Amino acid sequence: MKNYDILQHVKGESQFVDDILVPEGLLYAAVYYSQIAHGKIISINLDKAEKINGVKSIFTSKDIPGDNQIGGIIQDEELLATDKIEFIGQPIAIVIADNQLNAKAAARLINLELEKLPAVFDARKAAKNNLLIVPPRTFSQGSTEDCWSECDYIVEGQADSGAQEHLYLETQSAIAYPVEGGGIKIISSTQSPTVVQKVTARILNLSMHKVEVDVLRVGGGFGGKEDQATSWAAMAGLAAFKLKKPVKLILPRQEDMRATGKRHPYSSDFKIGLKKDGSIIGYEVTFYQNAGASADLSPAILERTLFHCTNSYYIPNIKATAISCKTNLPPNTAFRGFGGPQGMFVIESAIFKSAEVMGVDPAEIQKRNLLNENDEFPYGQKAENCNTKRTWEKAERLYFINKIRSDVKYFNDTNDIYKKGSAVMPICFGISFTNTSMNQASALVHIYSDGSVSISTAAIEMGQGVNEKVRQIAAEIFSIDIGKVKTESTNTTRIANSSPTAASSAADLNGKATEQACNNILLRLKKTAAEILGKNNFESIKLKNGIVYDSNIKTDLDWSKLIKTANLNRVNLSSHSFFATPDICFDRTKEKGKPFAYHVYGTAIIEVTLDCLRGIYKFDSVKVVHDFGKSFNQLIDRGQAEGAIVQGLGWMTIEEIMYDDQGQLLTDTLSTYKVPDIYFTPEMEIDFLENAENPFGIFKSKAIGEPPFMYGIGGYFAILKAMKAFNQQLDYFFNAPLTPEKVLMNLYRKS
Ligand code: MTE
Ligand code: LUZ
Ligand code: MOS
Repeated sequence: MKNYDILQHVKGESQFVDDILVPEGLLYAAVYYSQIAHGKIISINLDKAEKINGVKSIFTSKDIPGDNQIGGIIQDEELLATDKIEFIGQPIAIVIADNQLNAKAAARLINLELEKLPAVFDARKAAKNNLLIVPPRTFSQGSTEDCWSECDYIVEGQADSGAQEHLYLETQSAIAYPVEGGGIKIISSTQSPTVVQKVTARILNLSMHKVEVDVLRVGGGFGGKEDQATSWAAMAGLAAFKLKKPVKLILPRQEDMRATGKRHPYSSDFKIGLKKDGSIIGYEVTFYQNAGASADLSPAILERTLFHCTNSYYIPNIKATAISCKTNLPPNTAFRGFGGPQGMFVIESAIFKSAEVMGVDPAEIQKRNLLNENDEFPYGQKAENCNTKRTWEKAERLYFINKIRSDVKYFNDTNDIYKKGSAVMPICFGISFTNTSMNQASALVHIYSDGSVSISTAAIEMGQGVNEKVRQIAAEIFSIDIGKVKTESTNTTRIANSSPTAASSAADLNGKATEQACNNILLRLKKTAAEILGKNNFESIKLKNGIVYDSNIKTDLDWSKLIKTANLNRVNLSSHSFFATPDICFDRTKEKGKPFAYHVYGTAIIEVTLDCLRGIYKFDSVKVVHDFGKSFNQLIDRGQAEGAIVQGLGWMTIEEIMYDDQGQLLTDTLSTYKVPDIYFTPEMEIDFLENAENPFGIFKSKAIGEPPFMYGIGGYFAILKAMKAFNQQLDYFFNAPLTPEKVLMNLYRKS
């Protein structure tokens, strides 16, 4: 347990928003939400609610001094509904009271007069009615029109994947304080303090410097707080601003599940053409993304689906179209993988179905089409330092894939009720925000006169260990004990205009900024040391384990003496540094460019055992060869890989979001929404691919947060194979999640 943050968590010492000591006079907020999926507000009656004991005020859209608008990419989402209601769980009013119970009780007494309108929940239906968030986008390469005649096999089909609840442990939370000069300070559980700052400023009609946002840590985000932490912070901000009192808004779990968006469900059509030898000649795909009621991050997520629609494969002729469909569900949002997993599930389904038609193992087709060095992706970037095949081949050798296959076969030949299946899942994920301008970060490093170090960056610690990595970077550059280095909260007054902690790139971007800031100070320190030692040249000076060395000879100057002297000599012991990813670009008029700094590669082998009497399954193992670059914290990186794999398997199998025909979420508690637990978790073997130094990452590492999520997709196909071993007449279907209920229904179905 070397990760300092985790050690604090285990001891219960880490502070989340709800743990922060609160000032006197704190008020509590409860939100009043829409109960219908589509309609018009005719009137809002607050009379009864206002009479509840302890109620201080109730705010509706009329009370917003600025622009009632929280949309980021598209300005299409109100903070509080004025007259249009577009989903169940849409905020309409905020009740402020002396405690949470009174606030809630009052919220229940708000009365709405409504006109109901017909609602749409299905993406394809929305597309038919031309209810789109943005115009469709198409990525293409080669020509799919001319390619089909070259193919020996043409296979068509449909693949659907479901929504997924983020289930971060800390629900959406914020505390807002009025501050001197009419400003506001907000403590928020957000992945994006700058978005909270910008939106709150717009809502309150303040300039951004009057809104300070501070984030100590986030109790899990997984993308669910990239955009959707904002409205709660802005609501607390609005109330604190109006009442000149501190206001706390913590969503109860059930409200959080009902009112926030999830991973986007997708429904997709594919057509794939192959030669007899298994090489894929052409691939056409249309993605219908269920965006929910407003844009949120959907257009960016849609784009990443297109970027990753060919996963780890080279396909010469491609036409991929993605359609973002507006429905009457809560706006769906970022979730680990950001549309990538949805795209990859479809190509994997297409390959799986082709394998059945051709009578071969899907792995044969997968392997034959793996990317080679310098192969071009449909978006114009070339696969460089492409480790796809290396991870695949190493996984085959290291985990004895032939033995896995023969063991599965033997097991299936000798068991009637239990069946096993295995699948191979390669992944390829691009690192960088696909919106080029977001690839920037900064760091502010101070060394105090006693030699202790304080670092602020834009990175938000949310369990992924980015703070530990930042500390490591500083400790490594100064060559001091990591205990001397502290990471501070992320605060908009120290770190401005930051991008969200997302796209797996927080350690890369903020780590690079930290590296530069530390190197700036280090240079000054070396010069100071040279002066102290009476040298006119600092090039021979080195810091090692808290001691100054001159030409590799130990001196009696140590870190604390060096810092003290530097401070007395009026040397600047602080540095602010900025990093922007170089050499990336993307042209949306041509849909071509080099959007990613680099790609992450890997291969997993997944094994499952299926109980064909009950339809339940247990993943036996996930065996991975993963390209971590040159990891500088194997403990954190392994933890990220393991967590992502389990989350990916959950999405593909047991996690099922259900709405009723009115758009009301049915799976809004942990008794109805099943997520992986420790018993679900398979044995995992994770191999770090050697000689994988990444020239573009911090300390030659690669980003780790999201890519391993997509290994989970293999879980779906492993189960399908086990099902086929039981029921040879099974017609393959690609409709995730593959819940035990769905398995059972299909095990006994005769086609
Ligand atoms: N790990 C934990 N424990 N908690 C989280 O919320 N979020 C994931 C991933 N790993 C998350 C996590 C997501 S969606 C992303 S984008 C990355 O962490 C973000 O952090 P990074 O950029 O530092 O990898
Ligand atoms: N967020 C974002 C992301 O705004 N842009 C991205 O490209 C992205 N990718 C992955 C996860 N979050
Ligand atoms: Mo992660 S979906 O980029 O927050």
